[in-house]
Amino acid sequence: MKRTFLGLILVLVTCGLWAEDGHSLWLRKKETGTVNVVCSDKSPTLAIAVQELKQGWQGIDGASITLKIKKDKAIRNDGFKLSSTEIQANTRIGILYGVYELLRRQQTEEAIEEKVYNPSYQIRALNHWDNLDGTIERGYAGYSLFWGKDKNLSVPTDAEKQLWKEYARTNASIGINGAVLNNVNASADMLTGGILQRVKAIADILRPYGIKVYISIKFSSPVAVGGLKNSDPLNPEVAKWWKEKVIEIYKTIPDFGGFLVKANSEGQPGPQDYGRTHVDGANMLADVLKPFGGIVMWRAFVYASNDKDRAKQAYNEFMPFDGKFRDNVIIQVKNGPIDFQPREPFSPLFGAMKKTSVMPEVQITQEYLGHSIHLVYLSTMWEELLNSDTYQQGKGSTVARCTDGSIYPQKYTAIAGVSNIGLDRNWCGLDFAQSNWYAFGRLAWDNQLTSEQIADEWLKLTFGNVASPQSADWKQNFLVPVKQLMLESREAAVNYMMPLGFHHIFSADEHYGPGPWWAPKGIRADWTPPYYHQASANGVGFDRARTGSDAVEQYHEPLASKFNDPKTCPENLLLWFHHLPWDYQMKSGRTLWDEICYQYATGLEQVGEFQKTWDKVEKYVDVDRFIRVQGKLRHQRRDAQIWNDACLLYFQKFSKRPIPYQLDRPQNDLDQLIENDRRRLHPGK
Ligand code: BDP
Repeated sequence: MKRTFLGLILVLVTCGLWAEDGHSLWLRKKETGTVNVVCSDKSPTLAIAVQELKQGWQGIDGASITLKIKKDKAIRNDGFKLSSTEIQANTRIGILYGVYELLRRQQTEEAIEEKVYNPSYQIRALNHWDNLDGTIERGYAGYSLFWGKDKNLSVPTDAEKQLWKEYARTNASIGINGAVLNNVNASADMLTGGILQRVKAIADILRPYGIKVYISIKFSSPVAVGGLKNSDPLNPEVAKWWKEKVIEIYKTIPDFGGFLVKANSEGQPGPQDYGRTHVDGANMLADVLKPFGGIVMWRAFVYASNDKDRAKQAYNEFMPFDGKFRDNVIIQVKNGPIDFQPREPFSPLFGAMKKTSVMPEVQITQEYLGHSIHLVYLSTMWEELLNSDTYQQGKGSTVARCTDGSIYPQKYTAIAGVSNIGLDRNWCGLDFAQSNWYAFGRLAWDNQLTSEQIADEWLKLTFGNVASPQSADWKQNFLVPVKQLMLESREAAVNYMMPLGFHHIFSADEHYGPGPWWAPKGIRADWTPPYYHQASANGVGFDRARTGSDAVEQYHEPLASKFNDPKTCPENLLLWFHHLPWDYQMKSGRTLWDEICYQYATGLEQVGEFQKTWDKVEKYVDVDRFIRVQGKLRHQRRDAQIWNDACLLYFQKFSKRPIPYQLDRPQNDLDQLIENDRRRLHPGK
């Protein structure tokens, strides 16, 4: 009976009649065979492992598989050894990861050979920028899963608990084992009783799936909720307050992970308010967490308004402290020196801090890459980061190797991704944005995976035909072109938004549309695009060479010299490092101005091609997802046109050159675009 019903669903899905709302992500229901699972451990985690095998088995019908917890030197941390008949691990969660790997391999038709799988990073965490009122900073997929305004936060509903369970399962399926539950711009209320009860309720549900909870704290909490006179980290009263708070937390949540801290950044309080340093602040917290095994993830995202080059500041502020942090402090460094831009060079702190644990932070939510409207697969961007060579310990000192323990003996290794999920039915707002959540988990587990492989897996799991998985026809006509689209998508976005090293030329604080002109009076310069593009009649770009801000010096040779010379600087970072005349000769033989025009045109054309590719695969996709993605692509194409027109017409005012005659003419008028933008930002004025 059960089989018949499932069969009916499968027929409907095959015929495209059963619309998929995207809620099951890469864990869609499928028809299974039976499997006999041998397992003596009765823990909740292993119960999940057994259940997952039974409900997802795609191997030989009636086969047997043994789950075995047994130490093996080749297996590290929560790694596992997988074969087609046995999963072995040092830990229970290792077994569960092995189960997910096995099921993924069955479903994607990858070979299952005996092999050990070890994680690249010990801590693989999502950072939720969720506020206690349920809104999400830079969230484009609805409200928070965890918090809400009119909720009794200390008593979660069954529906909430169910959702948290699905969240936990999804994360475990890709190896994510940490969740920071609230915004880095933290509320001090996070540390109050009712809220901690909710953190406990969440932790209880996440625990069997191997996920620890962490919270972001506000550095001034001792004053704000503790009633103390100050929050000076060297004040013994303050340290005592934190100590008692931490004891209370661990009484409630014995396996609590620790704190994430944004201090003295963008107006957030921090130790510098009392003339103390990042080291004073981080170490004080580390000391109180240490007895419980907790850690401090202290962010290096800092910049003051008066500095001449924002890109240099994190390095300048943190390098003098190398070696001074406790071993349970990890410095959390954004991928680039500025701020999650479509393309940045890697942050020079990677590899440079040699005696300090450092972890990369990437942004899964597409704050600067088209929100949940543009189809942008971010894995290629993270792959570029992880494989960037810092040269700090000779050739091959990639960011991956400098942060995963291969080169420096960090006590803890970790990676964080700013989450893109919310209460939207499909979790991420845009179906393809799910691939970014997936890719983050997969790369955090194995930082050597390629974006191609990850896209391949994700497409098979997410769009694979449930009834007849992966027919040759499906592979050739759906998988190949759509994978290609994904792999090109980030470069396309760079092309139509900020090619050749342009950065931060968004309008206002929304970080969505173009605004190279945007510079309202009274606002700090480093929050306005002209600070970053420096366009004038003489040329364009930020001079970070030795003749300019000398940011190149923060990179290890041979990179410093390579970036310093426009002839050797990679062209995709040219205007990041150099201010060049409009007629500067590019490698293509074109002038800089012409090349800029061509790059924007290429981006626009790429999105046009994405639309055609998608329309062509209609018969392979269920109606719902097909239409949703089609609509988003249309929107993306329209907004790419606006990027193209706004940037070309604006920069043309300085270059005073024609847009190459081979290229399509802008469709919008610059004054109108600026006026539309102004009206949108100030409705009614
Ligand atoms: C910026 C975001 C801001 C965040 C900040 C951060 O615009 O909302 O608070 O990063 O990472 O890019 O702290």
